[in-house]
Amino acid sequence: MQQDNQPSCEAFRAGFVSMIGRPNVGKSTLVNELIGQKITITAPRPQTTRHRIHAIKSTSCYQIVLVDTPGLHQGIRKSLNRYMNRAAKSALVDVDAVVFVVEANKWTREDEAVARLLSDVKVPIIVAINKVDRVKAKYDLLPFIEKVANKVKAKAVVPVSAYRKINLDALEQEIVACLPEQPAIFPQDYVTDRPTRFLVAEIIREKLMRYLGDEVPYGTTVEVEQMQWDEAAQRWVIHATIMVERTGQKAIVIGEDGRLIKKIGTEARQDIINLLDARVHLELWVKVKSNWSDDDRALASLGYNEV
Ligand SMILES: Nc1nc2c(ncn2[C@@H]2O[C@H](COP(=O)(O)OP(=O)(O)OP(=O)(O)O)[C@@H](O)[C@H]2O)c(=O)[nH]1
Ligand SMILES: [Mg+2]
Repeated sequence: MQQDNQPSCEAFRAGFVSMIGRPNVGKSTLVNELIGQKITITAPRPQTTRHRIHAIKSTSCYQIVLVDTPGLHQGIRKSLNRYMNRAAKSALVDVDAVVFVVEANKWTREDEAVARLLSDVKVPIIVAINKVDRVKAKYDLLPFIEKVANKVKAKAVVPVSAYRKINLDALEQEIVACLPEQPAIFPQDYVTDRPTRFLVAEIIREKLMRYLGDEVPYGTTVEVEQMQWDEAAQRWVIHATIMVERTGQKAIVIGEDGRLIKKIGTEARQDIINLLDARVHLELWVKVKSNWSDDDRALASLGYNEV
């Protein structure tokens, strides 16, 4: 359990708070920084997050259940994209507050669409203007703050930098103020509602998002086929399959002389070791499953089926 630095509090608060915004604004990075632990994957390209993921922070005074969501996007009409947008929109229901994450000094059509969507939301909205580390002088941000405040009926607008950890305490306090007084929802030591197998598959997918160029990562997904503790070797044995849509993509994922898949495996293994705090043997396979990202049945069989 993480300790807060407040010695006392009047009444315990707990609740769900969704992180909503267009792709690549830093929602997942913010979630990890607020929780103080890496729960959800991040990458420099849009549409990294594909599922709704709960990340939980418990202190002696409150429990925040942050709901990370896929970036709301337009223009791509595959089944996977529809699933992702549905997963994000579903996180606007049954929550106690919404954090609308935007990028400093960058307002796009997709932000506009999110703002419109939020106009129907009944719970408090906090706007987090992320990536302020990129803004040279503070006053350069003032017109943007005003613009955003005109677009959304926000309870608070908080400029932050997830990357440089700027103003995250202020954002956290705004979030806590929105939580109802009630007992903790999850046990105090829970950091996510997702099973370990899911987190392992996500770690591998993060490396694909980070190391594959162009459109290739959007045609990949990861399934953990086997995850067992080997008592004799005192290590986890994990077999995972990287699904691609075409034979050409398979060759790209494997890379020349298998170099890319090796790099993906090495980096993923290290993160999985950190997650499980134990030794890990990781084996990766690459399989072609044609058109999985635009086929509702294939999607469901690959775990894209909860909304
Ligand atoms: N400069 C800067 N970069 C940031 C900050 N926060 C996040 N980033 C970067 O922005 C990129 C996107 O971050 P993510 O957290 O994956 O963004 P996201 O909103 O979850 O994206 P999707 O899951 O695709 O919707 C990554 O390269 C992050 O390192 C920040 O405060 N400052
Ligand atoms: Mg994300």
